[in-house]
Amino acid sequence: MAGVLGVAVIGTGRMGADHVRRLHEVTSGARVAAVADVDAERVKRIADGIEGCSAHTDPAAAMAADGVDAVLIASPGPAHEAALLAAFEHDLPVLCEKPLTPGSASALRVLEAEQRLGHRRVQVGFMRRYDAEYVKLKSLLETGQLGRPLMLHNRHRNVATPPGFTSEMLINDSVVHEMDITRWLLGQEITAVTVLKPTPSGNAPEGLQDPQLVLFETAGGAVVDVEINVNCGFGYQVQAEVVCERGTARIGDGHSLVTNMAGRWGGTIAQDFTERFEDAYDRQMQAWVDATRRGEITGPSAWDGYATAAVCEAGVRAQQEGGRVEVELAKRPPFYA
Ligand code: NAD
Ligand code: ISE
Repeated sequence: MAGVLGVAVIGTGRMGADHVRRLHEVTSGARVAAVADVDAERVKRIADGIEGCSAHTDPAAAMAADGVDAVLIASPGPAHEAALLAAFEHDLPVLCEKPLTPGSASALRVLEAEQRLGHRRVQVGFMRRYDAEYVKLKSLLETGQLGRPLMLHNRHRNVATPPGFTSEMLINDSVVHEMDITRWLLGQEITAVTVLKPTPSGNAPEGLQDPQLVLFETAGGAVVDVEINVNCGFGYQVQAEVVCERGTARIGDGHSLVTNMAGRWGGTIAQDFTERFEDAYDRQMQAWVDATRRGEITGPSAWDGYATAAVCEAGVRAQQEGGRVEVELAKRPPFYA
C-alpha cells in the first residue's frame, strides 16, 4: 500500500484515546479515519478533534467507513471477539489490544476464523516486545553468551487498581504480560502455573487478593516467578532478571536519570504504564503501520493471544483451587509457525 494507512479505532477509552493521539500526532504513514465507541458523546468528541474522521457507535460501521484500511481494537476484552470477526469480514489487518479474547475457547474461535481467511491478519498488543530494554535483553539471550536461562524473576507493580479490579484480573489483566514476555524471551511455552497468596496488603481494596506470587514452569525446564503487586502505592515498576548458566541480566531498574543533591542520590519512578511504556507503545504502533503498509503481519500473533489465554485459565484455577495447574494448550497449527 503506497498511501497513508486509514485506521478505524474501536473503543476510545483510556488506551483507545491514547492510541488515537499516537496515530494522529506521533506515528507516520497513518491517519485516524474512523472511531467507534458505545459512548456516543465520547466518540463524537474524539472524532471532532481530527479532520476527516467519522464517529460511530457500531464498530462494524466504523470498519466499513470511507478510507478505512486497518483496525485498532481497544474496547474491553469481552468485546474483542466480535470486533475481530467483523474485521475479518472486511479482510482488514488488525492491531488488537491484549487480551486477544478473555478465554481460550473464544481465542481458538478467532484462530480458526483467521485460518479460514487463508492469511494472517492479527497482531496482539503485547507492547513490551517493543520496549528497548526487553529488546536488548532478548538480543543478549540470543547471543548465547550467558548460557541457558534457568530462572526468570519478574516484578510487576502498579500504584493502585481502578474500581472493579478483581483478584482474577491480577492474572488475566496484569500477569498476562509476563506470560507473553516469558514465552517470547525464552522461546518456550508455559506448561504449568502455581499461585501463592500472601496476606493481602493493607493498601488493597477489601476482598482483593493483592499481592500474589505466580510461578510458571516452561517446556524447556525454566522456572519463572512474578511478583504481581497492584496497589503498591509508590509507583509503576516492571522489572525482569534472567538467571542463566554463566551469568544474569536485569532490566527495569529505571536508572536512566540519577540525581545527587543535598547528601542524597536518587531518581523518580513512573506512575503508570502509559509513562513507563510510552516508547514501547509508539514503536509498536509504528511497526504495525509500517508492516501493514508493506502488506505484512508481524509482531505477536493470534497464536500468542491464544497461548496466553490458556495460561491465564491455568493461573486463575491455580489461584482459586491452590496447587500446581498444568496448562492445556492445543497443538500449534503450521499456519502460526
Ligand atoms: P476503558 O474502559 O478505559 O475504555 C474502553 C472503551 O471501550 C470505553 O470508552 C467504552 O465505552 C468502549 N466500549 C465498551 N464496549 C465497547 C464495544 N462493544 N465497542 C466499542 N467500544 C466499546 O478501557 P482501557 O483501559 O482503555 O482498555 C481497553 C483495552 O486495552 C483492554 O483490552 C485492555 O486490556 C487493554 N489495555 C492494555 C494495556 C497495555 O498496557 N497494553 C493497558 C491498559 C489496557
Ligand atoms: C493493564 O491492563 C495493563 O495492561 C498494564 O500494562 C498492566 O501493568 C496493568 O496491571 C493492567 O491492569
